[in-house]
Amino acid sequence: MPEQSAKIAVLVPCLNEAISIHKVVKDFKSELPAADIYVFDNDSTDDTARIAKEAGAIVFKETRRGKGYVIQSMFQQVEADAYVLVDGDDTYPPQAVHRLLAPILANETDMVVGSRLQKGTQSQFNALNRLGNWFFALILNLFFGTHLTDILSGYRAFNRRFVNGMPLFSGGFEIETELTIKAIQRGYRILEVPVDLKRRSEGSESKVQLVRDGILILATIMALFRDYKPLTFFGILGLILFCVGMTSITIIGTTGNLAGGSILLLPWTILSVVVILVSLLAMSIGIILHTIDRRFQEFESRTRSMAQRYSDSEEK
Ligand SMILES: Nc1nc2c(ncn2[C@@H]2O[C@H](COP(=O)(O)OP(=O)(O)OP(=O)(O)O)[C@@H](O)[C@H]2O)c(=O)[nH]1
Ligand SMILES: [Mg+2]
Repeated sequence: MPEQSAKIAVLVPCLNEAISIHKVVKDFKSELPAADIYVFDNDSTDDTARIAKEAGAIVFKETRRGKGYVIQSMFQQVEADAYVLVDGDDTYPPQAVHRLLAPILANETDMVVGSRLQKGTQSQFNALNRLGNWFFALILNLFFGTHLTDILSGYRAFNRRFVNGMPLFSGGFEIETELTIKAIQRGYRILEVPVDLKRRSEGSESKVQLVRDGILILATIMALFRDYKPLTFFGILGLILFCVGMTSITIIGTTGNLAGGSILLLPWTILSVVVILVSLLAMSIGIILHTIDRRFQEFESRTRSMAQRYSDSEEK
């Protein structure tokens, strides 16, 4: 589908971005004159909503604070052929939007991520942000067997199928992690294209709280790993506990006699046996959840193909 004839929606989540929102709306209007620019304002206490409207954006209000809630609302309320998601802080390059949209419009992929960390990019990260991004990508790649370079980017493009089929629950900055993992798990095609991140302009404030949001992102990765890869999650947990229990029993076996009937010997033995039993329980839980998960995947895949067939017949 050519860019000119597609219905494109640019989605901008905003909390107190009065300094930059005018430029962001104007820049995207000039890159994509036919697109609709939607600014979702989260009860900003500054003039973000008014400035966005004056710049030509369609402004929605979201009363639940948090970028995650805003993206959930965007996905539910905006209808388009292709979507661009971008922050309102003027840190992502608007000129790169064509690179993000082209593979979506050519139906080569379902989600394009503007990667700020791919080789050759010159993103202006501070050291802590760079380290956090690298660390989260590393563990996500390890758990899910992917090779992504940026899982937290706020600059993305999606097709309609992706937006309509994505159940999201995150309220805050863990939303990008959820989007990425659920896309991998549902078999959507993901493509990364390099983008250079700029610094926020003077006076504009970051909404990220490094420790709180870092913990939330890590907890999201772990929770989705447990839910989507239960056999690996509980299998590894069980194996670790099994090794601990067996090592403990072996130590008792070899040194217990030497201890000459120490009063600690009985509780230590009981504890070791309990650890081994819990390890077997963890592995069994893993197998059961894995089987249930498989059946759900089959169910979801059938529902999705039925929905697709229904919407194809509606179009005809
Ligand atoms: N609607 C809405 N938008 C939010 C909220 N928190 C942040 N945002 C927007 O989400 C985008 C990303 O937030 P940022 O603070 O830039 O977070 P970041 O890009 O990860 O980090 P920095 O750019 O380093 O500050 C910005 O456009 C914010 O205005 C929120 O609670 N509601
Ligand atoms: Mg930002």
